[in-house]
Amino acid sequence: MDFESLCKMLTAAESIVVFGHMNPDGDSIGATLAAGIILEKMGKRNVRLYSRDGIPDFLKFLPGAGRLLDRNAAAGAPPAQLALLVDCGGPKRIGDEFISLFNSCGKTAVIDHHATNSGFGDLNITDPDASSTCEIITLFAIESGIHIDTPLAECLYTGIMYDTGRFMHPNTSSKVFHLCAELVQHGADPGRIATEVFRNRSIAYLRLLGYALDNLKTEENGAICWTVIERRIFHKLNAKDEDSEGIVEKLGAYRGCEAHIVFGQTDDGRTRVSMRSTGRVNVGAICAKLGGGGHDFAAGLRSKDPLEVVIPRVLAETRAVIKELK
Ligand SMILES: [Mn+2]
Repeated sequence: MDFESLCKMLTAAESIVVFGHMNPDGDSIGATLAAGIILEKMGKRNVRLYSRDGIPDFLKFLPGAGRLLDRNAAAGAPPAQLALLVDCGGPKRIGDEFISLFNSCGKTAVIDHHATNSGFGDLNITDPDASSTCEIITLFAIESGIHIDTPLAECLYTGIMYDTGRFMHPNTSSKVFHLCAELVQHGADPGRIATEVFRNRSIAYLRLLGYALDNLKTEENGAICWTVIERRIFHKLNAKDEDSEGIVEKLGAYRGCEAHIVFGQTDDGRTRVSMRSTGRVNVGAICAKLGGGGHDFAAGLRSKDPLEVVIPRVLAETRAVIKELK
């Protein structure tokens, strides 16, 4: 990875805007805030951090969380010399509201770990083998001699912990543990961060999880399990979008599960699909085939088609892959 060119590009830019992706997760928020801290350390004064959907409550403990600007800040935002996109497989992931701001920026740098990343930046620091965007940024900080203080360590550790599924996914390499050891040494507290992210959830999250589990369906002798959380359930339980974050991870916790899926709806009426694999099924390929994207073992898609059209389509593709396993 060409960290030297990235360093030069960041140094040369007077004004920089940083974007994470919509419906942000721990890696996107951790990477965006870490980029903000690093740019501050590089002496950059004109830096704006954008997250279309703001920041979920369970990540608000992160240092600098108050700096994030959401979609309400998109209209009339002045252009910048450089747009830095983190954890985004493509430019559309930053959200439609920001596309004109993005297009008005002079240059684009991308830091990402999605295998589906097309390399759309002027400079692309991408590594599909990295567990997380925060892993890549940690390496960048170390190799560029940027001092890792506690706030920076906390942001980066949170992103790595999140995208490795608490160090449980197949992307949990020895390198991950080496880098995390470094981050813990510089002040990241694993116990506190795990508590903040995973145990300080809302009651609405638990109620949504209960609904999801109660309505669980299985296919192919349990190799596939799936559930639907309709929009009306969010209204009924007084839940926000972020309250459904992480529910899909819970579904694969039984013997014999190969792929687990949550179907939902966005507030503008589109169908949202989150898929996970326990290691043998490439759900990233399934989602890519149907117009989505993500990683081999964690992926998703959005569709304008209604649930009753999308569900059989996704299940048919998944069944076909399961049958090839046998
Ligand atoms: Mn990520």
